[in-house]
Amino acid sequence: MTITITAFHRSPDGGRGLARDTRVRWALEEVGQPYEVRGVTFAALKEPAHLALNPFGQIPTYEEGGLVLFESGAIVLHIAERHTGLLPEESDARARAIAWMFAAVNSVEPPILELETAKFADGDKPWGADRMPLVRERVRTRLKQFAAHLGERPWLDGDFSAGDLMMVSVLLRVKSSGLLNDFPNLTAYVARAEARPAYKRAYDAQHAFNTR
Ligand code: GTB
Repeated sequence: MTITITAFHRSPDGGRGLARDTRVRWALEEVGQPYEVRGVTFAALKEPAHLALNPFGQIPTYEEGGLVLFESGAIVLHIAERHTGLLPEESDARARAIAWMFAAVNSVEPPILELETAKFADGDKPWGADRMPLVRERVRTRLKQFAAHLGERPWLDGDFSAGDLMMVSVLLRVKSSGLLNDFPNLTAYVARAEARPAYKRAYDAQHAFNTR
């Protein structure tokens, strides 16, 4: 069955891979599933046809036969559950990998999103400059906690899993802020993931799509 995902018709990041379709492309590449991409303009995101796929009018969405999904974490989990390669077979290890996926989107991504909002949406407000150090500190706290846990292991829990895929996808959003530089093990973790052939294929595909 054909898999179709949605992505920005043209991402504001110009193809740097920061929009959330990249993590879905990456998961599909890891498990070797071909997919098609439908670009959606910002205006079309809020029109009925797209709202029928995602009530919040956002990308990415995922269509496969009659199945429609939104939320990048749920989409990656679905891909990981349907195909081998992204979740361990053993049930406890599988549960831990899924817990890391939730940790990525629920515990690490929120302060990173707050930093992006502080920078891009609120940066010109009178209180924008005062707020920035506080928000950066919140991100740093999470990174410090995560770095302490990861230590020198290559991946979170044995082999590379959907937990790593989601965590690295989130950490990539903070790379340009310089905050990762204080944590050499996190920098190495992200670089290890970026070196995966599946990540490279996903990155290249979204880059080509956004610079076509
Ligand atoms: N929780 C949802 C998920 O995980 O799927 C969040 C989805 C989401 O935020 N989608 C964004 C979107 O559709 C794109 S990824 N925004 C349009 C809208 O809300 O109207 C966020 C994003 C956008 C742009 C960049 N960038 O250019 O650097 C990076 C990340």
